[in-house]
Amino acid sequence: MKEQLNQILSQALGQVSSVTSQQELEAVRVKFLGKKGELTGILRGMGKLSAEERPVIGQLANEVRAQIEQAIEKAQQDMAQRLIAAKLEKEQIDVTMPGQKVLLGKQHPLNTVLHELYDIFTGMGFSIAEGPEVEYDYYNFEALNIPKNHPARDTQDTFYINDNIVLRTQTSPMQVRTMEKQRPPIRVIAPGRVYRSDAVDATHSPVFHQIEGLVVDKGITMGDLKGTLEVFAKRLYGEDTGVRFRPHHFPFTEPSAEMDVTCFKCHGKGCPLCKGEGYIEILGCGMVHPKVLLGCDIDPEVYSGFAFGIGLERIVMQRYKIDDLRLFYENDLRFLTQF
Ligand code: 2NM
Repeated sequence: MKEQLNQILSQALGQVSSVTSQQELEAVRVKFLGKKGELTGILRGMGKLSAEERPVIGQLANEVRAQIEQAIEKAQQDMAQRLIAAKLEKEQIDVTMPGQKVLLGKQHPLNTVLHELYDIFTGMGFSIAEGPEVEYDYYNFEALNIPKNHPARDTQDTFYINDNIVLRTQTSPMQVRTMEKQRPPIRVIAPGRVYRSDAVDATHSPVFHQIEGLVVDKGITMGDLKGTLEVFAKRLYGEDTGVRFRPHHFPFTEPSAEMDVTCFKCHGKGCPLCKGEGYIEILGCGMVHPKVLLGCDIDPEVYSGFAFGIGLERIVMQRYKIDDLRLFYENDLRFLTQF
């Protein structure tokens, strides 16, 4: 029995020393010390021993058990130590390395100026109305006094989805939707993307941005139009900015005009930037045509209104001296990081 115990001990120590995982170690523990383990088997057989042998073997068995337990305990600790060491080695970081640079985006110049326009117009009591870019022919043309056969409806100029649906060519359809839903007084701007079937070059794009404004109330006159737009021009370009209005034609306004501002460079004297004019065109405007009001169930005998349309790209190009509008849409960081 002594020999058996010594054999168990040397076997157990040998196997403990060669395990490579916690699971293997546990299997060894069960094999030798478990309820059905080899050492337990020996202890069970002790009943058959003589009274002299029993304490000797019992003591030896306890020593063997203690040694095996110790060996297992130590193997466990070594293994944990090795795991931590390996983890530390793998996760080593050099705290003296420079940090990773966080690339911050910048606001697109179109957005910067758009938000300036929002501030100016909301400051004058306008609210902002956004609406669909895919629009009914009715709202884009018919309701704006642009009848069938009008050149603006040519497929050369307009993207048609089908006979009744187009990509909006201006944001005025949103003004019409506002007039249908809301009773005067109305003070609203309609910003957003618009679409024209144009070939791309330095000053044309099939997609660009407009901000249109609309005021409808009792007693609105051309004086309100001129005053409002002059204040707008001074807020945008500086208090020393002058404006002039030239007669023009739009189907949805009567009378209609274009507004020029004094040249930002020569302040009205005439220079290469304004081509000797002293003025630069910035928007179209006019008194809302009675037919447009009527179509929205607003009585033109009681109410009148003015409207205007600003092309965002052109204003931003003038502001930052950008000579090619394609730069706005190419997402070239060399361009975008300049603002
Ligand atoms: C412009 C120029 C002049 C305009 C007209 C309307 C509406 F819906 F009231 F008839 N909205 N926008 C308008 C007037 C737009 O853009 C150059």
